[in-house]
Amino acid sequence: MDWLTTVDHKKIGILYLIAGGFFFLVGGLEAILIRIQLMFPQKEVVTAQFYNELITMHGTTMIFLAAMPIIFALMNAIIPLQLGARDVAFPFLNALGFWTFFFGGLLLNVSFIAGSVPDAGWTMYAPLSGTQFTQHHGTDYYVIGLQIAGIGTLIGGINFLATIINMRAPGMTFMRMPMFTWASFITSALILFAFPALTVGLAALMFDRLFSGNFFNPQTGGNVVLWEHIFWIFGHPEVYILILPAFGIISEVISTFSRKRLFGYSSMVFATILIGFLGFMVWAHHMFTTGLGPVANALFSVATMLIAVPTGIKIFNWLFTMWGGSIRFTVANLYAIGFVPTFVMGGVTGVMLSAAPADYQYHDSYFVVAHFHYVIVGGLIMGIFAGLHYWWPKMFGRMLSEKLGKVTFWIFYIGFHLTFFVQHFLGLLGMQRRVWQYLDGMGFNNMNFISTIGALMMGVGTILFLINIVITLRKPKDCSNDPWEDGRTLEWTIASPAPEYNFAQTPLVRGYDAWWHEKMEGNTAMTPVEPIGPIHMPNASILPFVMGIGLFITGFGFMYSGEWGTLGFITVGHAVGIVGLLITFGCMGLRSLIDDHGFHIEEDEILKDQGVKS
Ligand code: HEM
Ligand SMILES: [Cu+2]
Repeated sequence: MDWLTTVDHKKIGILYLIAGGFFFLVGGLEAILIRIQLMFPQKEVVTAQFYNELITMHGTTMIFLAAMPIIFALMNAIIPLQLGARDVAFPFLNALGFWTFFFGGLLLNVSFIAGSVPDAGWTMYAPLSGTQFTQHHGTDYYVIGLQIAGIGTLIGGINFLATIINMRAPGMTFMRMPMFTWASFITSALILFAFPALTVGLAALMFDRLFSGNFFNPQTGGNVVLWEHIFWIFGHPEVYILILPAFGIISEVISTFSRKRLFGYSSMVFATILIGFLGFMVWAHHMFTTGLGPVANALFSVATMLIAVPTGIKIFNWLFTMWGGSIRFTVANLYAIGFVPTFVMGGVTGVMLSAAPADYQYHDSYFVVAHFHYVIVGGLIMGIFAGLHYWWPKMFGRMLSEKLGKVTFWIFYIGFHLTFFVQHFLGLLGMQRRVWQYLDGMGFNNMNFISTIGALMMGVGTILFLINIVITLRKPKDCSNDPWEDGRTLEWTIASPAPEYNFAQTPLVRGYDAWWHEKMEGNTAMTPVEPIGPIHMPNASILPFVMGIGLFITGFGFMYSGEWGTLGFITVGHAVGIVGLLITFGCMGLRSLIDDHGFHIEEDEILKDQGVKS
């Protein structure tokens, strides 16, 4: 019950981690089924229809329901601590964001039980996703499930923006903010601008499907390229929404375990902002082959190539941070160091793809699949693993096993490169993307086999990681405040895991890497800016959870409005949908009518906690 009503950002972080981790397993299982189907030529392990469902749900799940939430998990758990804040700006909204994401994701996956699974690809290109070609409810699940989940993401992004702008501890100027928080700040801004485009696109597609609109159907005057524009003006920034926090994590981990200040901090900040900006200028590189014309293609080519500049700045700064540092090869740092060359490869193939004439060859081949997995798995997932190992003690008070972690890292890392390296060549040889079978004798056999073995190794790595978690959960919570001993930022100044109120006394920040700064001056704690006194906390609430359920019911109702018969003057489906909306709006009403002033944690209670060293 505590978990259903919590508004504590640390607990919400854990909820995001559990839900995101669960969807990661689902998405991973789908991936392994895909690879098993492609292990040998012309086999039918899964049917063609189920294969389409698998690739669609794999992509959608991994991006929206696994990667994003796990990033949100770390952002929730760590940002307020790095800022020296006691909470996020809007704790209630934070919970609401989690529950809408969760129920949206659940709705998407209920499609498996309902027997009509999205199958038009995670990009849902029209007209394939329209009613002419997808008569079952697959696309409806996608449209409505993602719409609900997207509300959660948007809420989360706004919340982080407000938190970072308003809740920094005294002295924490923007140019003293840790890189992870900076990256999350830019990511949140990207969410604010990109997700509304998705919202609009999904709404338009919903109108096409459920209410006979004609945005995208050429037969009725619609335009399919319109969908591509809307999708990618969201979709391209989305990949930066995912990768920027990973960049932030890598910066923290590499600098901590090189025991050095991050090289070129201000150029890192500038590069992050620039990548964020350029991320919006390049969406049409996904559409070179749609016939935009040479001028548009040339401009988007050049704009895309430009992104390599700030990205290169980051790569060199990481290398220079390690240069001359006393590097510790902890598991977190292995992932971070492994990230660098892997991501460089993903970037290089990206620049190759950005040359429009070349893209005519690569487009929709396995080369593209190799490219984006190098950046998303080799970049983002490695970043997530680095971050999880690094902050696990802060989140749970226990250290993950380093020994098992190293074994896991190598199995996962080798498995990853086996899986995706050969796919570049499969693509260059002409193997198309999203194919269910390939012919024997095309020269594809061996590489597909290797790729599948690699994928199975990544599966083993993931299971080892789960085992590590289980072993760790049984250890006592005995981590010190700064278990790596080389912590640089504010989260390492308080107990692990942090007490409910984070900081008994708000710290005074006197420089970049605030905690390192104090340590170098011989201090054993931050200077507080206030005496110990009662701390104001928000009340827990069940409303966000109920609102999520309300939207879930609504989605169902409208989706099946054509099938469940009628009830007087409206269909049963519409009635169900309206009931769901009433639940959600009712909760909103309650929230605005009932005064909720929160409560205080009193002084003596804070003094009793061991977290306080006064
Ligand atoms: C230097 C940076 C990058 C460049 C120049 C670049 C360039 C490109 C280009 C031109 C395409 C279109 C290929 C085609 O469909 O023919 C593409 C696809 C893709 N890229 Fe990148 N990219 C870069 C970084 C990233 C990052 C950081 C991510 C994710 C974290 C990413 C994820 C993807 C995905 C998911 C696709 C395929 C989308 C789909 O059609 O399903 N890229 N990239
Ligand atoms: Cu792109």
